Amino acid sequence: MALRCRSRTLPLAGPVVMGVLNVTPDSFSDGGHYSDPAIALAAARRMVAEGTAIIDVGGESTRPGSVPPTLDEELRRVVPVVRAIASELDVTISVDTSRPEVIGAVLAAGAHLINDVRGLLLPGALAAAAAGGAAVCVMHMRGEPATMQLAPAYGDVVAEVCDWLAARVAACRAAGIGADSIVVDPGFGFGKNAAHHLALFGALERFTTLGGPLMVGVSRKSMVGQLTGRAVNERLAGSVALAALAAERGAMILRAHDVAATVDAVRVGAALRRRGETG
Ligand code: 9MG
Repeated sequence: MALRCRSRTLPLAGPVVMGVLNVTPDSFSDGGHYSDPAIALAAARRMVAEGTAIIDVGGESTRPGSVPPTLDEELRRVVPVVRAIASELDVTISVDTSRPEVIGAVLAAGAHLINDVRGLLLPGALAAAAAGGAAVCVMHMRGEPATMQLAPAYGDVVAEVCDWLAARVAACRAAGIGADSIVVDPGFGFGKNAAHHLALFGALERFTTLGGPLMVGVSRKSMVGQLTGRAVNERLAGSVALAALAAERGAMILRAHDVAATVDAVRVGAALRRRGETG
């Protein structure tokens, strides 16, 4: 399996890590110290040396309770960082954004993949990604970051998330995005409670049948806190344990803050999956 990302082909013979590079002043767990492009580039170099296959640059904090930056602010945060990484590093560049204007600008600056927590639902987002030939990750979110964790409710969370992702894959295909350029993600932490997280994690194999590689992002998230009782800065062990399990259950892209540890965890999960497949 491979993911076609504009000029690049990302081999997915086994699962890979997507390193998180938040360039926000209030980011979820890294304090936003990557808002200077030179510092962000140094962090990107480190992640590549540690084995990341993708770097995910994000200019909008999507942690629970957050509100989006202005368009100008988001552009100011992400475009120089994407340009700097593209000019120096041989790595697939993803940008975590929902806005069509940002999609166009980061593709012009050298990004390859658009990772949208809103599933490319903003008017013009799908068309902008398709026009630029980008690979896309469509992630499921119920609600908006400002309010999504207040009282998330589902009848059957697995079926609802699965059906929603299948519909978004169909919309991507109808917009002209190739089947080999679409990634799906059930969106851990985005409008889900502890029971929803467990149900989705238990059903990861179902999400591998939607036609695109499965991405999972649990690094440092509330799910790890719910399972371990740990504060956000104490969630490394829980995060890598879940990454290994997700890889063993068929996830092909693991989004993570701690690249080196997650690369090892994913190798463990992938080896166990291969062993299970061959008996
Ligand atoms: C931007 N972002 C934060 N968490 C994420 C997750 O779990 N998946 C994806 N695709 N993006 C995420």
